[in-house]
Amino acid sequence: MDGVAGLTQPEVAPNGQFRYQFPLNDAGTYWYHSHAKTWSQVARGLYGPLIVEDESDPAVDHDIVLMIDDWLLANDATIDEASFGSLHDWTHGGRLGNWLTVNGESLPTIEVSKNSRVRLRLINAANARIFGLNIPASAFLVAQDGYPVPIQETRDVILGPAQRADVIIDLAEENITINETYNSDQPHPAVNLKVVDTTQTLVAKSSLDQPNLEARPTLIDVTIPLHMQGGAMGNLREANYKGKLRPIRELAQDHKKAWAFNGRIAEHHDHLANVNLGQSVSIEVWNDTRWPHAMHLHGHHFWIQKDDGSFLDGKRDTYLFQRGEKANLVFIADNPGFWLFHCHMLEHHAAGMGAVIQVS
Ligand SMILES: [Cu+2]
Repeated sequence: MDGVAGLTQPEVAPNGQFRYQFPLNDAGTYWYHSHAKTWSQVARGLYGPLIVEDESDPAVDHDIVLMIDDWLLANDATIDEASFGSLHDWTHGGRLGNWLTVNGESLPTIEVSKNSRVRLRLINAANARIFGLNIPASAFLVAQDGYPVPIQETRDVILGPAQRADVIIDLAEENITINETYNSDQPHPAVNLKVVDTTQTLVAKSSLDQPNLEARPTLIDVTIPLHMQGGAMGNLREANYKGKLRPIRELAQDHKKAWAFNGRIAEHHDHLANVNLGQSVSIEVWNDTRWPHAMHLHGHHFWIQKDDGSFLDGKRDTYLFQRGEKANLVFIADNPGFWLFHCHMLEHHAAGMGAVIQVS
C-alpha cells in the first residue's frame, strides 16, 4: 500500500484492473489518489477519502468527511485544459484553482442535529493550494494526518496539500458556516452545517480523553541532510540531472525540471537514502526556496523537530514547510519498502521535488 506507479507497481492501464488488499493497521483519516501523472489526474478528481474507524474513537452523533479542493476552471466552467503542464505553475506555486468545492460541491449544506457532537474529517485534496478553515463553534483538534494529537481547542485549521485534520465540534442551536480564510482577506464560505431538530438520543458531551502517544526515539541512527533549492526567484543556478550538471535554464526549458534535492534532480525511482529496518531516521530539511512546500513521506508518520530543537505535537505524514524553514522529520523506519518522499504540491513533484527512501 501507499505505492507509486513505476516504483512499487505498474500503472493500472486504461480499462485495466488492480485489486488493493491491505490490513487496516492504523485508524484515522486518509485518502487515496492516482500516483501516475498525479498533477493531471488528481486535478481532474481521481481521488477519494479513506476512513478507518476504531472502536476507541470518541462517540459522536455525526462523522462527516469534508474533502476540500480547488478546481482551475475555464470560462465555460469545464476544467481548464490549456493550463495543464504550465511551466509557470511548475516553477511557482503549482496549479492553483479558481473554484472551491467541498465533497465536489460548491458551498454544500449538510444537516446535523441541534446540540450534536460532530467529528469533521478535513482533507486537502488540492494540487497545490493551502487552505485555512475557520470553524465557528466549540472545536477540538484530535488528529492530524490520521495520527492522534494532544487534544486542544482550536477554531482555525491550516492544511497544506494532502494534509488532514480531525476536529470534534459541539454544536449549539445555530447553523454555522465554515469559511476558508487563508487565501483572501475576505472569508470565503466553504460549507454550511444546518442544525435540525432530532428525536435521536445524542451522545454525552463528556470531555475528550487525551490519547496515549508513542515515545520519540532518543537517539538518531541515520541523518539524511536535504537541501531543497530551485523554483522561481530561487538560488539554484545549476543541478545534476541524468548524470550531468546542467544550468537551470536548460533544466526548465528542455526538461521541465526546476527543483533539486542536494544539488541533484532525482528521477522518481532515484534513491535519496537506504536505511535499515528499525533504524531511527532524521531527514534534516532546509527549504532554501522562496516557496512553501508540503513534504510528504510515504509509508510512515514522522515527528517534526523545529529549528530550535523543540518538537511539534503528534506525528504527521505531510509537513508544510514555509519558505526558508529548516526542520527535521524524525521517524522509525518500521515499514520495509520503497517509500517516496516528495512535495505534495504536485507540480513541484513533477518538476523534480521527490526521491526514494528505501527501508530494508
Ligand atoms: Cu513544493
